[in-house]
Amino acid sequence: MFKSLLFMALVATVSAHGNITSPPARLPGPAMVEACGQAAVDSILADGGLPIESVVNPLDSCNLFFCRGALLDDNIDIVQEFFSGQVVNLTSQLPIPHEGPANVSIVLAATNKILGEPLLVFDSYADENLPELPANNTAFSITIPDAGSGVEEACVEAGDCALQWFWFGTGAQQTYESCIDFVIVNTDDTTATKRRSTRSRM
Ligand SMILES: *[C@@H]1O[C@H](CO)[C@@H](O)[C@H](O)[C@H]1NC(C)=O
Ligand SMILES: *[C@@H]1O[C@H](CO)[C@@H](O)[C@H](O)[C@H]1NC(C)=O
Ligand SMILES: *[C@@H]1O[C@H](CO)[C@@H](O)[C@H](O)[C@H]1NC(C)=O
Ligand SMILES: *[C@@H]1O[C@H](CO)[C@@H](O)[C@H](O)[C@H]1NC(C)=O
Ligand SMILES: [Cu+2]
Repeated sequence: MFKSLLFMALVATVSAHGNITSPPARLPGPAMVEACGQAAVDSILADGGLPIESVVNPLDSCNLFFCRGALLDDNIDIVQEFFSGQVVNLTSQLPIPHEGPANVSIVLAATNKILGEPLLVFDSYADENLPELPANNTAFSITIPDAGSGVEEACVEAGDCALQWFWFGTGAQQTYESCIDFVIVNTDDTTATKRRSTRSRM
């Protein structure tokens, strides 16, 4: 009994590999249960850093290679507002590093294609052979592309685009994804909103 509890605790610890901790990233919910199945969602709830390859029995309607199957409908209240040129700080946790490439990109949901170029690229990320992971593996930033990039036209409504962190552990052959939902707001609108709310407070 004790032995099996200990074993389960070890398995649970050992299986958490990594994900984005800030800004808030997409989590599973009822919409994902419908698309991916309860078993798939349960496996992710049991291990928030589960690699795509280890998700249990995903249904055919589950798109694991975009946001690990997580859906906007379950995350409407954490959609972020960014503006062109904004520097966005991100943090991740990497309880079990596996060396490999990683990137952060704006992905167009309709096509699962990257808008322009990745915003940040690590040729070598989460290298478990280093005495310590570089600080930039768990705290990094990206800059939302400027107006000419098309981001303002492409990422208008929640769900159009996701800021996706993508990491592939080469040796382990494991893929990790976390997605931040966002819309692009015009800085003029932001200023106007601020002005309005300031005025209404007075
Ligand atoms: C990240 O993983 C932790 C557990 O390891 C989990 O509590 C958290 O919900 C996960 N977050 C995301 C965005 O997947
Ligand atoms: C982002 O991180 C940088 C470097 O750590 C810091 O100087 C800056 O204040 C952070 N920005 C925000 C909005 O937290
Ligand atoms: C982002 O990283 C993943 C994992 O290495 C890779 O499959 C994908 O091609 C990369 N995307 C770009 C545009 O480099
Ligand atoms: C992360 O930090 C390491 C060590 O300081 C550096 O060699 C590497 O270029 C940095 N990578 C990125 C993508 O900033
Ligand atoms: Cu692993």
